[in-house]
Amino acid sequence: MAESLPARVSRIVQATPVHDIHTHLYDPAQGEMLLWGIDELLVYHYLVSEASRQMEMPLEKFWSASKQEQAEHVWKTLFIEHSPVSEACRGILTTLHLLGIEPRKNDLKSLRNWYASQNPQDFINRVMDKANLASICMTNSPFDPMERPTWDRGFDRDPRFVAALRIDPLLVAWPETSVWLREQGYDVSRELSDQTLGEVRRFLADWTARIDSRYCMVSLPPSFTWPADTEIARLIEGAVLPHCREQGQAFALMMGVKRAVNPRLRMAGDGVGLADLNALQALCAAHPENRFLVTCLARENQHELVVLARKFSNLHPFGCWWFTNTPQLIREITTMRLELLGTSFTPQHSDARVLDQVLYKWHHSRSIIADALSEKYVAAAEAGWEVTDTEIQRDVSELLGGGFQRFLSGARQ
Ligand code: HDL
Ligand code: ZN
Repeated sequence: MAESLPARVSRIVQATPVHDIHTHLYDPAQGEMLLWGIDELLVYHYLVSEASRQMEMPLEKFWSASKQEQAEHVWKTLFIEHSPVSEACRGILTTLHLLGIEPRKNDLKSLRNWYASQNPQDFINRVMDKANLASICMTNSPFDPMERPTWDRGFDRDPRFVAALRIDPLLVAWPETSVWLREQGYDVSRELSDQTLGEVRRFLADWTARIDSRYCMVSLPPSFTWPADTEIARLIEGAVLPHCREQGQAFALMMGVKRAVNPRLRMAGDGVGLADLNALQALCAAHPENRFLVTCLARENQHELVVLARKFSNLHPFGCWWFTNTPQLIREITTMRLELLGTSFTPQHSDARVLDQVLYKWHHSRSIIADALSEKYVAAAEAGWEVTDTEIQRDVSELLGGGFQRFLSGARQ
């Protein structure tokens, strides 16, 4: 019997290696920074946030416990005392299942033993093969005291792990960062003079070269406006955008994150707010020679982002970020983007912090992306336009990183 159209699409989506364009993973040569294993999976801040709602232990006591004890509390709260139905809990189940481990037949002790028996390099290769990843883009911060020494020491790069320059402190904490930059040998002052902006561009160029960064990225609060007489707006205008033009780099904006809504939750304490996309509209209009990669954290920003992308070919929407990375919203957002942008966007990134997570994040997203795309091909076929496998492969390759790579290179979308 002939293979159905949805089956053909699913086969091709599963078989196409994906460029994971934003993660918090690190090159294996950066050692302990690359997290993997059951305890790291269980203390992922998504699960800590969820567990904090139902666990008996007070948060302050939780934070003073060891990572293993924290993992045990999360496991007990979210898997034993309640059913693991959230997307982050389901992710643990999918990850273990894809690794050939039946979660119900294993307690934490046996899971730890299994992981302890894994050779790290073999495990990394196995996970990347199983998730069918073409590349992993890291989040590399010169401001991270843990990460900076790895670059100071230098290391042999794994070509599968590509770099992206993360610059949040430069833009959202300029007063403190200007002091730090001076200590690093850049002749800047608090005042955003031409001299200071030139030195900020030199800093950006130095680190772009040092890590071979593919793009520059920042996450922005809902309050971000542009143009504005603010340090963040003036640093973007006078340093980041000229740097990106000189280096042929895209600028990635992750819009709408409210940092430390509940500081007691530490990394799990960030929230979401509606971003003012007038700022994005103004940036795209004022700087047609710059390329903007954008994802928004609020569900309510998604439609306006897609409509803006219809107006500006230098805007490339990507991903279902963080709180929108749920099956229901991935389906909604991907369908919206297909219906308004065709294939000129990048539907997903994993945002993985623990290597094993790429297994579930891509397993879950690939099936939704395949379903959304199939629906559009079936509709086209009903109107007499049957797509070939070659065309399906072309479209899927574009969606799973090909379009992104082309956008980064400055070629038309
Ligand atoms: O700012 C970001 O890149 C976010 O992805 C945060 O790292 C956040 O903590 C996260 O991991 N979201 O998925
Ligand atoms: Zn992230």
